[in-house]
Amino acid sequence: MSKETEDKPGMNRRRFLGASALTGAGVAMLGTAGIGSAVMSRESWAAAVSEARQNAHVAPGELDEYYGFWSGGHQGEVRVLGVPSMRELMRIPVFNVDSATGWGLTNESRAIMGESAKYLNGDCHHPHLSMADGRYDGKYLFINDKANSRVARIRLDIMKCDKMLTVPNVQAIHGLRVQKVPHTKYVFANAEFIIPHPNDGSQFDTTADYSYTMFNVIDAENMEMAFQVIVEGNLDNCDADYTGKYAAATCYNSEKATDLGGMMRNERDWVVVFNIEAIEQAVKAGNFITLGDSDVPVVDGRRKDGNNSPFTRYVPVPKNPHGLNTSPDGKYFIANGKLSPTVSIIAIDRLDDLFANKYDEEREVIVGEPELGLGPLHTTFDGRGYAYTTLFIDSQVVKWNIEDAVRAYNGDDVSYIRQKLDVQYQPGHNHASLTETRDADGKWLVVLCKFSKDRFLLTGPLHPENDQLIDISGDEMKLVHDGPTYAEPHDCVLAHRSQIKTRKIWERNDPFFAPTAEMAKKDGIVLESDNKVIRDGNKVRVYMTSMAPAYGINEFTVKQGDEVTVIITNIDEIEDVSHGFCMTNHGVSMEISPQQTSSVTFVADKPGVHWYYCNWFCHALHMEMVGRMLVEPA
Ligand code: CUK
Ligand code: CUA
Ligand code: CA
Repeated sequence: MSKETEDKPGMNRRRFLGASALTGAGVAMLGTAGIGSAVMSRESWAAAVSEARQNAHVAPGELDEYYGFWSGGHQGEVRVLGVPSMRELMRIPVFNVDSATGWGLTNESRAIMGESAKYLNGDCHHPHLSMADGRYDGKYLFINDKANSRVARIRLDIMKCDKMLTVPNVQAIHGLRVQKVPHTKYVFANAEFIIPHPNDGSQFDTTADYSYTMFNVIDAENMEMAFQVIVEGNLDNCDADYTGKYAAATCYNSEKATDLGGMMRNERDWVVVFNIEAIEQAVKAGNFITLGDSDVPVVDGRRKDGNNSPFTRYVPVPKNPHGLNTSPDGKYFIANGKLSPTVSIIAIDRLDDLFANKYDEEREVIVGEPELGLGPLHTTFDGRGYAYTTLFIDSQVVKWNIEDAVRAYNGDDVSYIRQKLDVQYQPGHNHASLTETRDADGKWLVVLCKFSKDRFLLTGPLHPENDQLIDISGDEMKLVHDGPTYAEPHDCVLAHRSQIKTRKIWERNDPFFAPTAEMAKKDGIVLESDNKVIRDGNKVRVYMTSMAPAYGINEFTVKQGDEVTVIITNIDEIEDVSHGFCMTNHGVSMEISPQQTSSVTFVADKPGVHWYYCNWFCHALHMEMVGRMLVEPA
């Protein structure tokens, strides 16, 4: 975890940092002199960096060119940033509870969360956008929850989570990617931890045949499980190809060990390649099993008695690999070494032959293994033939040329490294604009650093992380922005703003609140105009409208112990006029945006007067937007 690494000849790291403090962090790249690029004078470098920073500046009132979607890590949400300004535009609560919007409190959100609404935590890592023909189609964002083994979907037109699935029979969904071609029919989700099957306490040996984890394939449209694939070892990160046929995932625990030493025992772990077509056919033909109470089709992707499974191939790579990234030209899967200073380049056009058993050994699909530096974790691409890999231990991003690395592997005397840029500090993921699509445009690179140390005002023992923005439009990478972030955006994606079309106000027939509209219909209520209290035994439903600055009902009476549901329809049609509803001392709060219906249920357990108020500033008389619930003693 230390950022100390061996010094480069002639220049020690302390001096790089000293220089960067004087003239901008970009000067730090001088430390990589001798790797192929001419060294600029300090003055001209500073001038180039300052020009790049101006390009990154988005003046007040101007709009960003890119949408960035950040995972919120173990905070559980998704954050929307504008790039290049790095301004935070919105937060989308997903696996967390959010007091502002009422996510996790409202009936609508709890219905989407389903059974798992009982969990108050999440741990998201990998946000990825749906595609058609290898390009973002603007429909959905998918994200994993490692903590409670879930996958959620966000509708990009409203930027709200609309589906959540708990993946059965596995623990800890980590790597997540989407099928790129012909369109995102499937979401691929890796379960990381190896568990016994059944996991009922009757057996505990992780190395036994009954212990395994699975590759999980989810139908993107209905967000239900399509099938699961049993694998050898464990699963870390994954990606999909541009033919629609293959997906690949890294495994760092081929040992099936339960401790650190054991997980590092083998010299090589592997990349497992999945033949999606072959698996689909087997499932269609009914050649699958099911596990426990679940009816999800499961196929076995493990080798048996030295024979390959038709569904998988295991390509050995140096021990404990981490990130897995597909190059935007569709040619390569790149597995990042982590414990090895290399990345392994797998030629996707050799996979048909690999599955046809035309190679003597699996490693013949590897066409390059460039040595990049210490701790390569993730790689991203500019669409011009260059790759950018984070070096966690070296605390750098290295820019390298993919075809030169392939040539070097063939024995040609070429250097493939173009530049190493110090980042602050210890990067995990990095992500270039549009990099995981055919549109990779090589403009901006976001580097998500795990430590900020001295970069910001101190905030107590818990420091922010540091998401840095790098201009990669020219020959040299230039650091242009430091962005403190709250725990812990493992990953982000960038889409061009033209690819995301959002609604300005809700449609009245939006499925997001369709169950509530259904309930109103049964009660004979017209949501857009009725202000009525309906009693149904000890259940009371309070239907009201809201229009700035007043609720349709400003006083209603219930009995102590009643289960009260407040259903509010915001009939304002003016963009940006959201109302809220907060019942004091009841733990109740929610957002009602223009033309939205929201509802929340609670027990009126305390007799007396209870004020409710609007908590989203909506009008000059916003403070006066209030009402009273009168609770008669039981
Ligand atoms: S993982 Cu966190 S830095 Cu979950 Cu994508 Cu690599
Ligand atoms: Cu309505 Cu504030
Ligand atoms: Ca290992």
